[in-house]
Amino acid sequence: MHSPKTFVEADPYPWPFDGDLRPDNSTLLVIDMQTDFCGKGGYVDKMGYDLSLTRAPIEPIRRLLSEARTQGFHVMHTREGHRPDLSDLPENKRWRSQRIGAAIGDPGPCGRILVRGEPGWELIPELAPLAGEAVIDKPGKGSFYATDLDMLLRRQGIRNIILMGITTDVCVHTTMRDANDRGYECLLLSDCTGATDQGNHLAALKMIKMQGGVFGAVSDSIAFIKAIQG
Ligand code: C5J
Repeated sequence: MHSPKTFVEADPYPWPFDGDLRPDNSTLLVIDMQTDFCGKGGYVDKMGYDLSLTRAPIEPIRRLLSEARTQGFHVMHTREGHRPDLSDLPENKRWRSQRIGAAIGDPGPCGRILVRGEPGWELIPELAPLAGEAVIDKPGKGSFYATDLDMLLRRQGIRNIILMGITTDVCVHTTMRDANDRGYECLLLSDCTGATDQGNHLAALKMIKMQGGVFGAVSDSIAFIKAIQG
């Protein structure tokens, strides 16, 4: 007997491509919802960007997680950050951050910028992981590079990835592109993501929808919740 198909209303195609959306083969991946990216005194704030843009997804993500957890979906989280001795921080990444006045590794209002264990590096309390949810520590923008994310997904039989978090055009996009190349079926929820520049956010959404869904599809939290509630 075939299990019933479930599709999320999405652009440019109803997602996932084959309607095989189940809690056990799908994970919500919450990317870098850390104080450094959306909190006062963090890395993004120090660079002078508008925090309201990277804080906008907090409430939609919170609502979505609540519903998806009730239904038994996998939930995973990522954090960008570096070892306290900065031995995993490429010289050019450090140099660029110094240039813009928010040097990675230097002390700031939330502790050393983007350093593991510091207050600014922590996930924000509103979106704290629950016991048993995987937290992936990554030194780069993508969530697969130098992490065990791929191994965890494959070991748990996860085929669908629902992406959310910040920032749309950097860590979320890098992760989505890489996941897509690895054969995962990806959906980005537009209201559950945000960028330091609204134009970049919109452009990042548009890029996904080219070529029939070159990296997957785009939807929003309302449509996703509607689909999983049946
Ligand atoms: C950035 C991220 N933008 N989480 N990191 O440096 O998108």
